[in-house]
Amino acid sequence: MEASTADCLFCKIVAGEVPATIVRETGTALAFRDINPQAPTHVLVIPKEHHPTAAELAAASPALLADVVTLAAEVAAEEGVDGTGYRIVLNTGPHAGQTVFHVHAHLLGGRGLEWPPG
Ligand code: IU
Repeated sequence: MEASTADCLFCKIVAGEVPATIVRETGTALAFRDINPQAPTHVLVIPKEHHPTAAELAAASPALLADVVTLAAEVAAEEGVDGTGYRIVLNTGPHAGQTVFHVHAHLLGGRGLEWPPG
């Protein structure tokens, strides 16, 4: 897997070429606020390296997937939603509504979340 792709929006956010409200960063992963928040806390957590989907990331680099989940949990604690609970969502493919093909974990919290999702 190449480290980034020239036309990938989230690679551009990692590179600082597209603005984003970054909330936390590690050497391998980046957390920034979703521009269209669906909950009081709605943060996207991505690997800095380009992988299109969660399954491809898991196959290529399980440790990097763990870095993403760990960073999401850290942000949840920082946002104060770890006590009441939160959801980590990895939309994959068209039926799930994946629109950006650089894997991203949605961290959603701060309100009661319905199940099943729409
Ligand atoms: P999805 O799972 O691929 O549908 O999620 C993509 C998300 O990226 C979606 O919630 C958008 O609001 C969000 N987003 C963003 O935060 N910044 C952007 O510049 C763009 C999309 I384009």
